[in-house]
Amino acid sequence: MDEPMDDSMAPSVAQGLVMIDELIRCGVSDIVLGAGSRSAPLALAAAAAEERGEVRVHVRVDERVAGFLALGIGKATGVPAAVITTSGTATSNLLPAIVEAHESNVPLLAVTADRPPRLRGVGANQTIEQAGAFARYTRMDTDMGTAEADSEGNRYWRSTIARCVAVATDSISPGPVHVNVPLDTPLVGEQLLQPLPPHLRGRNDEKPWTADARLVAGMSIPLDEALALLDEQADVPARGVIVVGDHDDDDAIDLIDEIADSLGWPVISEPSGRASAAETGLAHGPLVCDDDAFRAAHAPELVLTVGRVGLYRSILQLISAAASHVAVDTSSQWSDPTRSADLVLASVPLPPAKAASDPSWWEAWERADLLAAAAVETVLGSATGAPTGMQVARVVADIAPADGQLFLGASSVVRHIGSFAGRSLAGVSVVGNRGASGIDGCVSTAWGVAIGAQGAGAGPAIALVGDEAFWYDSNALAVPENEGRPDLVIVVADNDGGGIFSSLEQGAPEYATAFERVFGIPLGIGLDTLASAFGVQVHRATDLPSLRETLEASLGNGIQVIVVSTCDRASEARVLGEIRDAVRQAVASA
Ligand SMILES: Cc1ncc(C[n+]2csc(CCOP(=O)(O)OP(=O)(O)O)c2C)c(N)n1
Ligand SMILES: [Mg+2]
Repeated sequence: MDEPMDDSMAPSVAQGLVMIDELIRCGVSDIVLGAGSRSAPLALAAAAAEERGEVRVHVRVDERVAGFLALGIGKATGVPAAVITTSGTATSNLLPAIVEAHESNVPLLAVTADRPPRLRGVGANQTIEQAGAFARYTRMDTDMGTAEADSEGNRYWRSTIARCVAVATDSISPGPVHVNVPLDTPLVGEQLLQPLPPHLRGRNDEKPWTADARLVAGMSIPLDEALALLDEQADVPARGVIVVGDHDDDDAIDLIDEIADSLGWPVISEPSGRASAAETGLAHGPLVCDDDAFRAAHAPELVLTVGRVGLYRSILQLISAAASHVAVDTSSQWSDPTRSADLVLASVPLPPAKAASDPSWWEAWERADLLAAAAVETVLGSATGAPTGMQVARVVADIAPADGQLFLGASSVVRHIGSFAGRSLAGVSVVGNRGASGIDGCVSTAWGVAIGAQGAGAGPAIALVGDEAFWYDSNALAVPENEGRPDLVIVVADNDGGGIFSSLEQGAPEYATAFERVFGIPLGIGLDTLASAFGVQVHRATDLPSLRETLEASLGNGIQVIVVSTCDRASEARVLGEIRDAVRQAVASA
């Protein structure tokens, strides 16, 4: 039998209280609130829980920022942050962060307040089709029923939240979950600020309603046993390469070290693969593989990819050229952009009991990498004038603290770090929005990553982003004055426009007349003024020594922005071209 209605408590009020309580029981430690009225029961209950020290609350008026902030927190902690919005286009602004969470398997709970069903589809104010609006990108999507404040309501709200958190943190395929919550008036009541009445309480001992104890997938097996799944006669070949893309599995890094070391295979890691510091990690893998002749002569017998690969064309060509391909990816949408995987595993394999051996294989890669390093030094060492993005990347990688986080924006910065500075990032937790590679949401995500990681004791964070990525998400700097700030230095490589396009095909002279108009797009935005308007500390660095000095002094001092004036985009593309040519020549002479 249902408990009788508690007449004194409005159903929406009860639902707000219970949903926030259950989120906290399920381990949610951060709630990001947008502003608005329909979400009032959730917002007030969250504020009261914050007051009691049960949860951290972050308030952002721009819901796109709120979504990416929650994404960053989930990325850093593995625990979904709940982002709560009011109805209407407030909800639609969550789409970019939900897409990124979907693509990069980051847990995220989007809780959108809605009008009750009778007010939908009839032109009611601030009412749109919210239910299922993100369905293509969510792991689970539920449009809740209208609240009834009895014990059945309690059971329904709690079990729904418990399931949403379990689905968002699924061991194979974590990701975004959307809960649409119709809330009828009255939307406020004093009970929102008081303890829960008995009939609305959760399980004893602050336990979740339903605990998720499904099997954890992904046991490591030795590589020879993995290959035997394909062909019982298969041997582990001598000439292998390990390519590491974006992933969030810290255990994978040790396992990669172990297998690479035991087999003597080179490791080429994208920055957020965090494996460049392996014993056989290459410092300039993408540049070495840029040489067609080298790639042709060193096509691997087996390539082992880990996570989401695809930052460099040259590496994708290397993967395509391999005789066989084992992909490691815990996600159900495993990454195989070359469509070449023979086998997919959920975990990096252990060293095999037996493997063929050929010391000349590693020697050839090591030699090519050292020659590439010398060529890079020669070209960058003779570059004069304003710093290139490549040099800025090297300074940032050099200073990034080993106990901190380095967030890399999409576009040139992540590639520059990967080609020029990866080896110096041993131990640094490097992250980026590699799921969809958007230049939106970078500052918000970095902020969320800093909050999440520093909440668990990590050191100061740095974000390195391009100028477009910075102004695109400058609203991330609009934060209530009374809210704490993480230690985050945002380094902006300012080349006034989209620098990456200068080194793509459209940068060729034949497209020069339209290039600046549709690709470069210089806007001449005064980034110092823009950032200062939000009240953050801004510095401008015009050379590498001043960047180094300012960055070192800024670390650990809350939010700081350093705008670095880099050389013009065409010059940077020219220097990159010179480096490629120099590496090619050096590697050919090997
Ligand atoms: C949301 C979004 N819009 C457009 C793009 C396409 N895009 C990729 S890089 C880029 C230019 C980025 O410029 P900036 O951040 O200044 O970096 P730079 O290329 O100069 O290093 C654009 C527009 C994208 N990735 N994401
Ligand atoms: Mg730029």
